[in-house]
Amino acid sequence: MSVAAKRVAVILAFSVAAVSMILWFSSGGSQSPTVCDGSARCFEGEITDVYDGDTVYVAGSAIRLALTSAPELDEPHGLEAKEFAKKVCPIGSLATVDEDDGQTQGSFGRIVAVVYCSGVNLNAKILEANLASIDTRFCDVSEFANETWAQSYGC
Ligand SMILES: [Ca+2]
Repeated sequence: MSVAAKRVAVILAFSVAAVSMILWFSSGGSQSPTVCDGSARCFEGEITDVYDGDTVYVAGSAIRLALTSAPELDEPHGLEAKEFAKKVCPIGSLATVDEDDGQTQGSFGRIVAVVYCSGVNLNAKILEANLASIDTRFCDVSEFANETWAQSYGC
């Protein structure tokens, strides 16, 4: 290869690398982080059921939203909370489950976690909609207690 050809090859290689990085950043930029924190369970799966405003099923596993307590179905706004959760996490959509490293013992057989749907943190979203409240009993132990959303709504 001539010196000129080598230069062209190097410039091309850099250009491809630069474009790849831009594409990689722009694809991630529009979504919230869906990478889990901590070392407890972290998995992706389909939303297979939405039981109520604070319990959903991902790939058949029951997930209790960490720090987030929605009214029971027979209580005021219970059904509304469920419908809201279904809007954020439609049945059949893909979700990411970030298990609470401070509550790996679970809750009544359910995994305690933050659930992300299309990059949206369902725990934070349903609190923001005022259809759930922070369960302050777990602020001392939850991995997520120091996150902005948990702090904003009562931890
Ligand atoms: Ca975690």
